Amino acid sequence: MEGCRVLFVALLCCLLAVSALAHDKTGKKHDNATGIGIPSKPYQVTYDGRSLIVNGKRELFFSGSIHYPRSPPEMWPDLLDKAREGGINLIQTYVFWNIHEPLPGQWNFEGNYDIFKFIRLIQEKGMYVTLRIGPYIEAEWNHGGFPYWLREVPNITFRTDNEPFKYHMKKFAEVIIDKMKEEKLFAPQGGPIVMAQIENEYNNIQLAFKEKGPSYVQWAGNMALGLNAGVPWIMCKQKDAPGPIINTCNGRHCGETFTGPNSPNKPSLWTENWTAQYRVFGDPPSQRSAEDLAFSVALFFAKNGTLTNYYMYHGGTNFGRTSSAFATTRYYDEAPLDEYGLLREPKYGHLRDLHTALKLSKKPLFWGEPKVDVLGRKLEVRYYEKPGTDVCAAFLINSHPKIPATITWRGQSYFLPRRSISILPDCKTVVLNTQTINAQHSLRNFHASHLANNNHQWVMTQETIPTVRSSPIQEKHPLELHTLLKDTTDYGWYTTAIELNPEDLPFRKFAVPILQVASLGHALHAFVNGEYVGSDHGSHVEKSFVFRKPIKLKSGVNHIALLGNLVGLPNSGVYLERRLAGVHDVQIQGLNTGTIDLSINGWGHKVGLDGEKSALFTEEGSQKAKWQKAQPGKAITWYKTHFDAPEGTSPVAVNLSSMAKGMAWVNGHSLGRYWVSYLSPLGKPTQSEYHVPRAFLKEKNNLLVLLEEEGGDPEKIQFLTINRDTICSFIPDHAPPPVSSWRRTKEKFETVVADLKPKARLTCPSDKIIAHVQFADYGDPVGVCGTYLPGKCHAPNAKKVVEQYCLGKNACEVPADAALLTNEKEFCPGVSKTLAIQVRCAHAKKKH
Ligand SMILES: *[C@@H]1O[C@H](CO)[C@@H](O)[C@H](O)[C@H]1NC(C)=O
Ligand SMILES: *[C@@H]1O[C@H](CO)[C@@H](O)[C@H](O)[C@H]1NC(C)=O
Ligand SMILES: *[C@@H]1O[C@H](CO)[C@@H](O)[C@H](O)[C@H]1NC(C)=O
Ligand SMILES: *[C@@H]1O[C@H](CO)[C@@H](O)[C@H](O)[C@H]1NC(C)=O
Ligand SMILES: CC(=O)N[C@H]1CO[C@H](CO)[C@@H](O)[C@@H]1O
Repeated sequence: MEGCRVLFVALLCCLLAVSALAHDKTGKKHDNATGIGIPSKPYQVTYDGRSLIVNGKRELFFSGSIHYPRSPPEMWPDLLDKAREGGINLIQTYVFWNIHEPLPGQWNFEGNYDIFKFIRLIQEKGMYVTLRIGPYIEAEWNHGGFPYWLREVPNITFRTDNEPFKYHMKKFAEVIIDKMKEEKLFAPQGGPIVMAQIENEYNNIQLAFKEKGPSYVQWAGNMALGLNAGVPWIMCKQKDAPGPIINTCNGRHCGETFTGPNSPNKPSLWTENWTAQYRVFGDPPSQRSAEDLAFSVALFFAKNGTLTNYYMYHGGTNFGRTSSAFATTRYYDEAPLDEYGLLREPKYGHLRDLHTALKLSKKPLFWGEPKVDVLGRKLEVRYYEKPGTDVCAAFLINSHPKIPATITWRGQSYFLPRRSISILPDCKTVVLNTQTINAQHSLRNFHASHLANNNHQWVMTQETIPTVRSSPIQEKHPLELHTLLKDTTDYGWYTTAIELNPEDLPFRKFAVPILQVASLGHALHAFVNGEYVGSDHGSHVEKSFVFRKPIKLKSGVNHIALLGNLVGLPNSGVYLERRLAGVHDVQIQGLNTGTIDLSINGWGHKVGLDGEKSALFTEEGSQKAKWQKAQPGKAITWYKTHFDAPEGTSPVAVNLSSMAKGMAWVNGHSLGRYWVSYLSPLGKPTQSEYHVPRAFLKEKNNLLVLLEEEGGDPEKIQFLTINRDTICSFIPDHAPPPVSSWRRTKEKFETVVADLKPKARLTCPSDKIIAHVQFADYGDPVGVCGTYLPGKCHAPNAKKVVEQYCLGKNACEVPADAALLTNEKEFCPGVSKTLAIQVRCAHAKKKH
């Protein structure tokens, strides 16, 4: 019977598919009501002025950026499952040249650098891929993705019509495209890659190269097309993208600002829609609300858009030394999946609902003609209608930032909150309003782990401060730091010595000599006669700085040692290959003989730290050092301890609030750079907790090693487990019912539930149940998840009702219905009401 019906529906949809496009006849993976699924046989990807056409069918794309090196492979399946369940059908990733080819011709595709495994997994999960090969990728990634050695290629100028650069760019592009073909990962080979990108936001720097800019763009476009990948190529932020290459929009508000593709035959695609703002050390928290994102995306689709990409959908972690200049170790934690891969609600759920609403509108979007009715200032309806049919979808748009409106369109009246868009897949029924969140909210909780914080035995070993004689590289003046370190380490010593006579030293009791060091960046730690004097640093904006500190000098030979420190090579702007860093001018002021200029005093240089060379961060390497009981407040010191894995399975972080600046490793895996002494304007560290992926841990006796540069207290370090078990719902009575209340079959748009009431819906993680209702009220409660308070109008029964509906269940639905939630006939007349709920999820207690 069931088979019969399926056949019948399939026949019917063939009959209905009267558009010029061929119907998909191939088998599909994950082809179900979510509309997600990719052909399992070779297929073609083309496009026209309306959309991409995949295997003969138009498709709406909800794309998410996830970068394979920013999470361990063990996390990939869960991240991709969550993305798919969030309505994502396309994953966008860069190709990170500098991790794949660290030295010319030496390729690495292992572990979390295994891009092929990542792409195959995306295919298994039923999603497509956009491959952004750059090779310039920016991405807050070390050197914008360029390997260090590229900088030393003679006569090279990056990203312009320069022969050495073009030679290496082409070679890299060929290797990547060839390997992708060998692995059969492009659409015409039955793989998931449907688009590829060359260059990246080149319009930002093009003018600097005058006539060589446009000629480079032409060359890059032709070179890419010549690689015969068999899928469309894109160039983002590239108004003059040549030939068939699609120019796409990057930014926060492409719905408002994008002036469209440069040819009527190219579709409107949005390749980077920032879900927040990446952060650098010294930044305060940044947020982008789910409402603002949803508004921009809805507007983009209302104006012919057919693809949006969330940058990032999951940011992850900049392990090791992979982040660029000053970028934090945690990357886009504000994305729909947070750094730990947990659902950041309501952003995740609201966007999932938006994708569902847009998919319900897919048929009119592709069949209808776009039309606009302007209803007033900042009020308009954009709709797609097929004349003579009831195929019609509308976007009711109120772009006023502050004032809500009630509009009448086609005889019906609609309330539109401020700056919002309502989506009507049948031009009658509101299934979603971008400002009205139906999805649940969540709070992130950190818990100190019992097991992992038990009985730490901290020990330390200190770096030897070198002298000029023990520094292998000698020069008259201090050397440029990038060239000195060649991206093999963040640390380089500058050493010099100066002989003073007693009469050089200040006679007056309170006069002290000053050490002044001008540096082009990024940070510096100073030592005089082996004693730590102090540290200073530049910023993301202004990398250079001048260090000044009073110092103690003696008569005889004085040793000065400066530890130059990089926090990631630059990743943006023009002439990346010409950036400079490190110490240049050094003086001692306030001596009796006046100021001594040490700039050409003769300098020793030493690349890297001894502890790095002996790999103190590994079990084996740490045997090579002598360790003693740890003391706090020591500069350039290695600390270590052992710990057991935290209980449970939730994600793990280490709280480094008590430390200052340095690097951390667990079992030899780098957790990245930490920098808690760099405070934001709010007086708080930009990042205190550092992700320790479960994949790095064994059950017992894990090794934690820190290199602390300035001085901290390791005894106060704590391991944390992380959950989002506090979940909330906040449903105003003007909210539409959940978007899942509707479906579109080939014939019609229809409801699938009996009652179309607004509802609170709460869902715990799959292994947990609602253990406690912490707050529930109906009326005019105020606050946000975690801090709800009853207002003036308050329903005392609400909590009991919510408990009946929800306690002990993994998920529940509570109608925002006065009759259910209050006893009163006339409950707070004239007040617009909201149902607010906060619950706590927990593992079910085992029954005895
Ligand atoms: C669609 O398929 C995916 C992958 O198998 C699954 O997770 C999802 O629940 C399915 N959705 C529906 C509506 O059947
Ligand atoms: C670099 O450029 C200079 C000046 O144009 C030229 O003389 C030299 O041969 C070039 N070097 C290489 C290795 O191409
Ligand atoms: C959408 O596409 C149609 C048909 O090409 C065009 O007339 C209209 O101007 C486009 N709308 C916008 C906002 O670009
Ligand atoms: C991290 O530790 C500091 C003290 O060192 C403490 O004040 C802070 O609350 C801790 N953070 C978390 C998330 O536990
Ligand atoms: C990452 C980034 O460059 N974000 C930019 C996004 O757009 C807004 C406004 O258009 C800028 O202020 C951000 O800097």
